[in-house]
Amino acid sequence: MKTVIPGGGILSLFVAGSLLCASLAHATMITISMAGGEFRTETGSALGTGAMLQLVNLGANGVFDSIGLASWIGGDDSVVNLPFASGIPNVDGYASAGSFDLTDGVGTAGTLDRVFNFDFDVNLNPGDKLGIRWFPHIAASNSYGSTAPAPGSFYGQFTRQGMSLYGDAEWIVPEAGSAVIFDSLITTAFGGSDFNNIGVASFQTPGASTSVPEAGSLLPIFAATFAALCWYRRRMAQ
Ligand SMILES: [Ca+2]
Repeated sequence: MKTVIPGGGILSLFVAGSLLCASLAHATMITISMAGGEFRTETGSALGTGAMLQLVNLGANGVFDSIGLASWIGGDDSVVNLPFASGIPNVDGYASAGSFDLTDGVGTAGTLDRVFNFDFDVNLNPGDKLGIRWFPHIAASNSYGSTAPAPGSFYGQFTRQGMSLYGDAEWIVPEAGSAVIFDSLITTAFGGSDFNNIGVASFQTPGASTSVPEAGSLLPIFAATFAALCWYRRRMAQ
């Protein structure tokens, strides 16, 4: 059993899971462990335990591309919508990395603790860069492939490329037969070194209606302002 205790000893808390992964890996299987916190909504609340997360392949450019209109994804990114292989418990029944929640089982709001294992697949190659996205207002039970997020839906995203903060692996697909622990997002509020805002769902899908008034609706405001200015100048001239 793993427990995340904000404020210290975080890395050691994930070791037990990694050892389990290593023992279960075989020649054609890739095992990825990820954990951390705190994952939050757009307003800074802890992400709900049933909110949707997705594993994302960052594509050839190796970075997140903004989600497109009426889509789950953008640019050269792709959702890792691969089925989970057997061998590691997945008691809450999610079938693929296209849609899952924070923890196997109920878990704790804002706290990620997941182990994935995939059989070799041509769509997941060693060296591919991965990231994770979370959608605070979409339930994980809405599987990937269903209706795309509504315009203006908030989402968060995280990857670790180029530099490890906690001594674990960059978010890169390992060789088949390998088990890897991704270097976690651990915000300062959670006892780590990542800025708290990295865990916030601060992105929005495109196409949202805006609060900027249309040009035509401004005319009465301009007219009223002009009339008030004329009245003031007449009054001052008296
Ligand atoms: Ca990309």
